[in-house]
Amino acid sequence: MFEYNTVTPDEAKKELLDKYPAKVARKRSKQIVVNKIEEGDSVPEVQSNIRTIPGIITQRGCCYAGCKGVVIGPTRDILQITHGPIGCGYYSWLTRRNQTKPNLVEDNFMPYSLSTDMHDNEIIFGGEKKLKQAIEEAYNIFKPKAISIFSTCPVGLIGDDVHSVARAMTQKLGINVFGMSCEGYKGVSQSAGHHIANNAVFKNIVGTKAYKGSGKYKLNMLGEYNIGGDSFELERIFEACDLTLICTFSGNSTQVAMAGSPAADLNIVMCHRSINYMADMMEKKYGIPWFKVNFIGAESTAKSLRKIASYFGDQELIDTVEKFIKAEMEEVVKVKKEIYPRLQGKTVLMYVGGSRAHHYQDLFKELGMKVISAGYEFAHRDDYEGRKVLPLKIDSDSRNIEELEVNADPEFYRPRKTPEEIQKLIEMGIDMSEYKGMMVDMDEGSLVIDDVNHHESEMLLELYKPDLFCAGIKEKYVIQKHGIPLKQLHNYDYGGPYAGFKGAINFYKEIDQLVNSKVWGYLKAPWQDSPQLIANYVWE
Ligand code: CFM
Repeated sequence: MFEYNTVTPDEAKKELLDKYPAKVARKRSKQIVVNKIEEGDSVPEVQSNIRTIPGIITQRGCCYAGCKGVVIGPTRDILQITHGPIGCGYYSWLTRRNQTKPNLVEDNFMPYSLSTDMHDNEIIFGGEKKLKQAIEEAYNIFKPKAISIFSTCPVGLIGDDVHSVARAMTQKLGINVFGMSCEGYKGVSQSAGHHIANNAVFKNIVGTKAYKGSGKYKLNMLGEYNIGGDSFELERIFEACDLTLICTFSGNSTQVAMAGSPAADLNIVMCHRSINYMADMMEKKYGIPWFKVNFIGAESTAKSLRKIASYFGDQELIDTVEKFIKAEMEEVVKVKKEIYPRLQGKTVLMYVGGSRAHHYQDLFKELGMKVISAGYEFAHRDDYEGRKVLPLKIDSDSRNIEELEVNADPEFYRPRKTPEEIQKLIEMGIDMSEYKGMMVDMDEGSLVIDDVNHHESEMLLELYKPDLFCAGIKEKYVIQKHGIPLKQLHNYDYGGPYAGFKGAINFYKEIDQLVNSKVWGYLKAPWQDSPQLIANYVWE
């Protein structure tokens, strides 16, 4: 078919839609958009956060996954109980590579998977009794300070009230027990689960204990989950820069740290999609300003550190940060110089959850690689087009998710900066409470695809013949059978960290090995040897 450069983005879009029935094509055509940047950074609308058309093989996950696995999962001292059939608990057991490093006296429940193991009996007669028993049993064994309960699909269908069970058990055990109605079917993807988890953590944990530490420049990092050790690298950087990280939501985190997080004077946001609710709510209730950062890519890390230093505004901090960046960049530049010529001009397609498809573009730019097309699985319009499109219309799905009403706390609200100071920061180019989205950072004519599916992924290979495809395990082997390397950007193919300076170096080296390996040229798919596959049924 087409070679890259001979296919225009409009032709590519047409090819992608070609095989669909008219109604499906109409729907998908609003989610496949040719990027165009106009005045005031305005970009075309990308229809997103809508239901996947039944029958299409999507790469999305469920609401339970977003709530349990993504946002609360990485917090090691909350005992997490899945209320549901055993499969949900089992398949969410240590499958996301969120690492943690407890000290000797802290609780760490992350190696465990606890489930109420619902059977027919509970589905028919109700599961609340079994849930109570499970909480009590778990409490007697582990003596945790907090227990969270996650609802799976059947819980909502039969109407178990996990919240009243949680209240009763809080009273009985004298610890913090809270439940979440994060049934898998709620919302259209895991994104709904992020919102539910944000609400639960905000209501039940944040601000429940005073912060006991000290530090001149105190901040929280929101939306960083320590996949492959990313948070460890960032913790190293903050420490070297004299920045006090009170809490990360929620990589390498504890509920104790979350409780004390209102003591921070700044919230920095990595993954906007999964945690923007928390940033907004903490700003309203406690007066903590937030801005977006990106620690993926050495240049982006330096830029984000400079942003933090200018926010606090102390010359001493600014100098420390500059000195640190200079020292770290030496090795970065050395490695990049060697690798750059081998990767320059290579092409990438990238489809990841709700923020990495944006963040990793910076790393590829540093290597001189070109992102032809990118998209998210479950992001909303603001992640594509920027927060200027907010507020979005409430639809039949977002209506299912509670929107907390948050006001300034009469006791603990404390503005960190005056409106004039905030204005000054904005004039300096620090975009306070803002995210400009992925599309302004992409080339015009690149193809932005929401909720890409299996059929389209394979079509894209034929159309663009990219040097690298970035996605996850669901795509990996299908793509590699075409002789094109796939880098997993969810779990990092068991590698990492890729954040910060050391992470960038790791990434440069791994991408070099992957893209320039000769092995891909030797691969032959079965259909290349014999274009017509012949099979028999076993009874024949
Ligand atoms: Fe945020 Fe994430 Fe992502 Fe996400 Fe995820 Fe993930 Fe992801 Mo997989 S919180 S949106 S729900 S950055 S698990 S660490 S890699 S899809 S792009």
